[in-house]
Amino acid sequence: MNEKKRRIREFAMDLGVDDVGVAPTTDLPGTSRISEMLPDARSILVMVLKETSSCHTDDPLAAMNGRLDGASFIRHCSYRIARFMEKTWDAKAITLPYAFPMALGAAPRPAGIVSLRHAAVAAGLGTLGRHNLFIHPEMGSRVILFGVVTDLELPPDPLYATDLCINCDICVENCPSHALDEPGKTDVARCASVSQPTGMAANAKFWARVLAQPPDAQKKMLYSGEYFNLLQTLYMGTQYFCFSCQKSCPVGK
Ligand code: B12
Ligand code: SF4
Ligand code: SF4
Repeated sequence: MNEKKRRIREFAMDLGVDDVGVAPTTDLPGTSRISEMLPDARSILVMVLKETSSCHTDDPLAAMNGRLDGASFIRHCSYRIARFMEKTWDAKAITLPYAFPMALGAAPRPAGIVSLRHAAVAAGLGTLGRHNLFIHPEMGSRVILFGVVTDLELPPDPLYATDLCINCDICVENCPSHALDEPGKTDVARCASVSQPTGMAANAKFWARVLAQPPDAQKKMLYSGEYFNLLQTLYMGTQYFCFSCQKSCPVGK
């Protein structure tokens, strides 16, 4: 294995990352704004982190807490890996958002700087499933992805040769919002209406309802559990309440 790649992989795995691959920056399917971000970018490091069992309990608060644990750990690992590359080889290393910040409003759909599902496939780490999520051969789809874009020339990994989705349709049947009915597409509005009951759209709808009320009713709404949950999401980023497609997939269980 290429020496730089071996050392980065070893560094990341020692931090607790579960798998690492390298994708080329060219011909990356899905959204990519890499050239605007780093014009001399050469490689994308894609990291896979196995979610803890907290993420897949039936208690949505425990599941959300597991997600926040993963998000904090990703921020730590991204920073450490990027600094390791900068210090060791004087490289440029740009960390990618695991979710936020993302482009909202202007794009036809919410989109990351790089679509990490597509980058993980391009890095040879696994394949996409019927649920439009990335599937790892050992960990299945119960993983969080993150990435670092660099100007280091690292040899890309070959594509994973076997389709890991067994086409059982369990994910489609378990989706409460029918967001996966059409193959190859996640209906964002349907998914978000169920998976993000305190997300941005729910927040806007709440305020539209408040504005239509007389003052007494408005005050009551501002002291309601509904508003406190919206506030908690704003402060803490606790907006995800459905992981059904991700956790029901039998691959890697
Ligand atoms: C925005 C976003 C969402 C949005 C939109 C999802 C989406 N399909 O884009 C919503 C809120 C719905 C969402 C939901 C979920 N998400 Co999300 N999400 C993201 C985020 C931040 C950006 C994704 C992105 O850039 N999408 C934009 C483009 C690339 O996606 P696309 O619309 O699918 O585009 C392709 C096709 O639709 C097609 N296409 C697009 N337009 C058109 C038009 C025409 C005419 C045609 C023919 C084709 C076509 O071509 C595109 C390229 O192939 C990523 C993190 C990241 N940076 O990657 C996480 C991410 C994808 N999410 C993740 C997860 C876990 C989830 C949820 C399970 C959790 C949850 N409760 O929110 C659900 C699962 C939904 C599902 N089954 O798809 C994980 C996936 C892990 C994995 N194993 O794959 C990611 C990678 C976060 C992470 N760091 O781990 N998510
Ligand atoms: S996260 Fe939930 S609502 Fe969204 S696509 Fe998956 S199963 Fe459906
Ligand atoms: S649940 Fe079945 S159909 Fe859905 S992605 Fe997993 S293997 Fe494929």
